[in-house]
Amino acid sequence: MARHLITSALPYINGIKHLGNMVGSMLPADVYSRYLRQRGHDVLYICATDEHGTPAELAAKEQGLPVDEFCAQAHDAQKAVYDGFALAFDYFGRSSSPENREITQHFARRLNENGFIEERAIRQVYSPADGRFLPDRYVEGTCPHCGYDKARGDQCENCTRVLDPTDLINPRSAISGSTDLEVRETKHLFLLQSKLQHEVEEWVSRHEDDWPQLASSIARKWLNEGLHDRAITRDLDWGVPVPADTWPELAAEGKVFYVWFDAPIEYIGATKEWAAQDPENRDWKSWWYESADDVRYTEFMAKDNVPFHTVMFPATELGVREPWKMVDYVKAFNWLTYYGGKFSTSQKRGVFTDQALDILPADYWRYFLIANAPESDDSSFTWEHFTATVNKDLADTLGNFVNRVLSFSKKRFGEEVPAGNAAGEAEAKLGGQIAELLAEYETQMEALQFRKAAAALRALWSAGNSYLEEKAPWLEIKTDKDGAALTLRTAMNLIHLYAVVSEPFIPSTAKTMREAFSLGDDTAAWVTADEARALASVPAGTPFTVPPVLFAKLTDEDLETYKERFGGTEG
Ligand code: B3M
Ligand code: ZN
Repeated sequence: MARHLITSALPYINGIKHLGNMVGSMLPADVYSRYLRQRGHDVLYICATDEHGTPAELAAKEQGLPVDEFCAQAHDAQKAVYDGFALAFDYFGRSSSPENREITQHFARRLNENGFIEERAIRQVYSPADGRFLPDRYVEGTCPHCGYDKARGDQCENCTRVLDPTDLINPRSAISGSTDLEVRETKHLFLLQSKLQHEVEEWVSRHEDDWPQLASSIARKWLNEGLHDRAITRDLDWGVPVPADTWPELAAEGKVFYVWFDAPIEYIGATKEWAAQDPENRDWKSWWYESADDVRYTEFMAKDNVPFHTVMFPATELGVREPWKMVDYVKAFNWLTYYGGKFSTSQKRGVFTDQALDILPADYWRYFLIANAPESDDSSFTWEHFTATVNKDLADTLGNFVNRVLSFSKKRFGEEVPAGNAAGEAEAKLGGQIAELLAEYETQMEALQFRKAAAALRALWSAGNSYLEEKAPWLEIKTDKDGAALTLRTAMNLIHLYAVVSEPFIPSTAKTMREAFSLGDDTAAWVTADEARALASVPAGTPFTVPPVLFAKLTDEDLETYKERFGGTEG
């Protein structure tokens, strides 16, 4: 048994996420956590909403709510969707928590004591009409290079040139539209990452061989470009305040930390939030500090978040000069596309997580998404692929097997698992196959190769179908009743095995399958190789019930309805 700390990138607070977001962070983290728990490990899976920054302020403004109220509501709304997806976080926190504020301020003080923070004056665009400094991307104007009139202060979307807000012709505030802008001098804290370059490099080189190539190549790219000193404060009303004991002047001006400074620290903050709920039994520091040597820490995220997790947050942790736990394994994902194009919130392209649950139960999505996770490359969501996968893998291969076996046995032998003959050659062969496929499934899960793990799971389901076709108990029963009973008993043992090993992918269906048998225990403790080979965990005489159809088959009409509703399929 080992201790596993697992985090998934913190979903930003400003809106409900789409499926692409879920498949690259929270969902695989949940699958992995569930698997490790079943295998008896001590798992702590932590996530939270990322609540600070300008987009949160703007989203609140759009809804006419004070930003703290907006965040509280938006947090609950996201949490409800994740509950719907059966994401079994140990804790789902909020980066605006007092715990995160305290740890973030502590980190900043330590970085300062260690000479890694410097106060610098910078010139920034100020909008008197808005009463605030404008972040680069909230200054809009005409691009000096191509004449595009909606260029942003950080970049022109049209010609992709990187810009400075002062480059723009006829600049205006993206918030109010005001053109009355001035450039003012203001002081900010800079994190001297350049001083930490060497240490981060050394740390990365000790880990990158274990990481997936996607993660290590992005880390390398950033290191090769050189770590730049970065402003880690902003002029916003909402955020972790700069501590007044250390920077009285900046604190008085109301400066807060930059969202990307406090967001990764919230992994620790949320663990403290978790412990605060039950201080007697939960020791958050043992997961993060000093004695956490025995903890294996795995992070899940999409590729755009990799630089922050492999380079910048590690630089922060190293610069603090305290023994904080650093990540062991970075599981990075490519993009899930929608018909080859981007999922887009603003253009309403693609499927949002709340809409997905309106259409079908979570297990349909969980299975499809993980089986097609964008691991080695981007992968594309299409309704055609989704409905075909559901029908073939879930409805036919798994669901139909379960219902067919249980209803037939009930009809011919009553409501208990029949005895019949002792296991013969076919069962021995099947047991060997199942044990082998189970080992493959375990290997892939442990290597965090989710597509391959899904393929192994599917192969386990298929093996049952082949066995059933071969033995054909519906024919066998006419000539050899005890033989048919053996076949059905073996198939029911497969169902129970499937119920256990499918849990990480399709937890609610797995539970239904487990509960079909009155075995008197509801644990989904893992199956050993010997148990897999013997296929005898459900003995003759065990009462069972026939569950309702596990997965509905999706029709051509369903497919058309989805395509019409979600559109954007033209690529
Ligand atoms: N909230 C990701 C994003 O919004 C960001 C992740 C933070 S993880 C510490 O794209
Ligand atoms: Zn341009």
